[in-house]
Amino acid sequence: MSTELGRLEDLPADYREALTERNLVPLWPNLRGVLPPGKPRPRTRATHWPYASIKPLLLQAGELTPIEKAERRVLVLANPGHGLDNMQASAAMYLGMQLLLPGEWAPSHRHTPNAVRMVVEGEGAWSLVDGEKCPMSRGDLILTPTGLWHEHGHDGTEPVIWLDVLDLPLVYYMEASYHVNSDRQTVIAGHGENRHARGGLLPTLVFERSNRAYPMLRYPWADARAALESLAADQPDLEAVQMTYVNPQTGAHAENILGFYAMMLRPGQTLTLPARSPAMIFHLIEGGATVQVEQQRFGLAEADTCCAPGYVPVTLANTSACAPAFLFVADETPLHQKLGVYETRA
Ligand code: GTQ
Repeated sequence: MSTELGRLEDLPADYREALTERNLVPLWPNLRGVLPPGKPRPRTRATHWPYASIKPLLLQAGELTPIEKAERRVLVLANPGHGLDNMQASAAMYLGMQLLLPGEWAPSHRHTPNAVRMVVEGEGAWSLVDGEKCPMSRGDLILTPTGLWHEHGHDGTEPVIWLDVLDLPLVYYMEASYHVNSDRQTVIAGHGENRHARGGLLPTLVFERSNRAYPMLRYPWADARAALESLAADQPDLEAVQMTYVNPQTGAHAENILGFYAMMLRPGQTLTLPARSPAMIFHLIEGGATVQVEQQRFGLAEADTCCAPGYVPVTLANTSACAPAFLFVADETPLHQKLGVYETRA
């Protein structure tokens, strides 16, 4: 049953004014807008941000704006569907490309939104997160979960660029977003990633000095890549060669709101991901790939990033017939699952 609902214009002007004066709104003219039939109408538009178009402008930002005037020198990958000023890639995801030049320091702070960094280019930079110094190399994933102090420094000789993924739009929408600045942190010895260096083996908790909510902060790309290759070799018929970045202590997603994954496309492979409620972002670490979202098809070169709204299938293809392609994927799955709105459609 689908009846045409009454419109605002159908109501007498003095009645509408009487409602407005009392901070009241009639539901029925707005009902289909907030509860559209069958599926949501996402503002998130499939969008491609080629790295070749970001990098020169980011390097220019390095000349135009000293780090002291930026704190974080970032160009935000903004989705036009949400309005560029809102700085959203999707409803819950924020993406930014950050530049740190040799010798620079992005001061210590903590904030309520959760962040991760996916290192895109350059050597010698590090993030100091909750006392743990995390070296940054291409493809490494470094967490800065909610509330943890973090700062970035650079002891190398060439610019370093990384992709920031935050749940800032959601936390901001919740009116729960704020930050606190501080002085330099001190590095805490023995606080490092190496205690979770092997899958299936965890430090015995009774001997652990700390029981941190986020026990692993750095996920080296070399390990993620090797894990994907092992999985692909072990299961030649497996379609989706994908690993989830998890908290090794709990097995749950590494952060509470967004999900992070490493994916491999076999040589020549085409993979269709079913329509699911969460929006997704794809960042090509290695190789060549296309991403098709409804009528749009993006050719991803290395270090390119794109996004897809929820509720539509996404088809990925490796453009090489002889080499695998490797992607970093982020999505809103943990959020949708926790809220009970997660769905997959055939
Ligand atoms: O590096 O801490 O892209 O606080 C946005 C907010 C990066 C960061 C962003 C941030 C950071």
